[in-house]
Amino acid sequence: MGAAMTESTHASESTTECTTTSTTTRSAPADAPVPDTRETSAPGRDLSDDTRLGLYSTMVLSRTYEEAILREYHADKGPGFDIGKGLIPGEMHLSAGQEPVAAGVCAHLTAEDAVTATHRPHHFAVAHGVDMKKMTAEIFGRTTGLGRGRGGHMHLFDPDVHFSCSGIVAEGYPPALGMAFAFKRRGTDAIAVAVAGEGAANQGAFHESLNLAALWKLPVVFIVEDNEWGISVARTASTAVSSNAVRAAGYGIPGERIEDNDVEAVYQAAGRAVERARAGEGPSLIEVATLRLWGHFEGDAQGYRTDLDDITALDPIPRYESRLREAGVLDDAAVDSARERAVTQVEEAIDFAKDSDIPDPADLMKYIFAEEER
Ligand SMILES: Cc1ncc(C[n+]2csc(CCOP(=O)(O)OP(=O)(O)O)c2C)c(N)n1
Ligand SMILES: [Mg+2]
Repeated sequence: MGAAMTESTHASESTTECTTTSTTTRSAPADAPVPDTRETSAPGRDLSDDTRLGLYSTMVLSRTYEEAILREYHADKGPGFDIGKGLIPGEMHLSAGQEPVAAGVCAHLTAEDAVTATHRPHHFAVAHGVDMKKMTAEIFGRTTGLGRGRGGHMHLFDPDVHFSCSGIVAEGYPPALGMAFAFKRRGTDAIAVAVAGEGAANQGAFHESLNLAALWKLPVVFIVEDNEWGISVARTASTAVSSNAVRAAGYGIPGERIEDNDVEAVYQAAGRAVERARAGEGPSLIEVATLRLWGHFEGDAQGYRTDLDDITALDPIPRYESRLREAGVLDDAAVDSARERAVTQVEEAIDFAKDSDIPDPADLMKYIFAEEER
C-alpha cells in the first residue's frame, strides 16, 4: 500500500443487494437470559425478536469488552505514551464500530465452525464464543492465556471453537481454506469463515484463496470488512474497484456488498452464504461497509481523517438500539440488563487476567515446538 491520503466519505459507494427487516412489537423481559441467536431464524425470512436481541447483546458485549481493554491499555503508558509500558504492552487494534459484521456472521455458526480473523480480532472472538478469560489473559501476556501469554492480542488461538487470527494482513484467508478442506474431507457440514480488511483485498493471498476455494468448492464464507482505511491509506487510494463484492465474479462465486454497517442485512447475507457453504455449493464473498470508530491502533492521532466530527452519530450500537426501541423489541430494562450482563462477564475476565502469573523469563524457549507439553 502507498502512503497517499485521500478524502473519503463513509458508505458512499455501490448499492446494496440486501433486504432488511420487518418490525415487531414484543418487549423483552428485563431478566431474560442471553438469547441464542444461532439457527433461530431461517435465512431470507424476517428476523425473530430473539435473533434481534441476540445481535444487539453480542454487539454490546463486544463493545463493553473493548472499552475495558481500552481502559486497561491506557492505564499506565506513562507520560508521552510509551507503547512498551503498562499492563498491556505493544500495539492494540480495536474493532469498535465493526461489531455488526461479527455479530451478524457468527450468529449462524457453532463451535464446530472455524473463524480466521485479522489483526483487529476482538469482535469476532467475542461473537464466536472464544473463552473470554483466556483471551484476556493472553492480551495481558499471562501464563493462563490462550497461547500462554506468548501471542498477544493479534495472535489468539482457541481450538475449542476453531478460532484464530494473525498480525499478517490477508493471513485470515489461506488457513480458512485448509480448515474447510479438512471439514469437507471428513464429511461434516462445518464451514470456515475467513475475515480480511478492505486493504487486505488488494493482496495476493486474497485472490489466490478465492480462486482455489471456488475451484474446489470449499465451504468458506469470505468476509471483507470495508472500514475505508488501511492504517492511514484511504480505500480510494489503494484500489480502483468500488466494491470488493464484484471481485467475486472474477472467480465464479457469489459476491454481495452490505451498506451502512447494517447488522440485520449482514445477518441475512451471511445466512445465505453459510447455507450455501453447508450444502456443499461452495464459497461466497460478503463485503460490509463498516466503520472504524477509533484509531488504526491505540495512540493513532488520526490527523489524516476528515470524518471524525460526525463519527459518533454513525456508531452502530446506539443506532441499532434506537431501531429496536422503535420496533418495540427493546426497552430500558432490556438495555440495562444487556449492559449489566456484559459488564459482569467482562470485569470477571479482566480480574482473571490481572490475577494470573506473568511467564517466567527462564521459560522463554518453551512451547515453541510441537513436541513440548501444551
Ligand atoms: C503482509 C502485511 N503487510 C503489511 C502489514 C502492516 N499493516 C498492518 S495493518 C495494515 C492495514 C490493514 O488494513 P485493512 O486490511 O483494511 O484492515 P484494517 O486495519 O482496516 O482493519 C497494514 C498495512 C502487515 N501487518 N502485514
Ligand atoms: Mg481497512
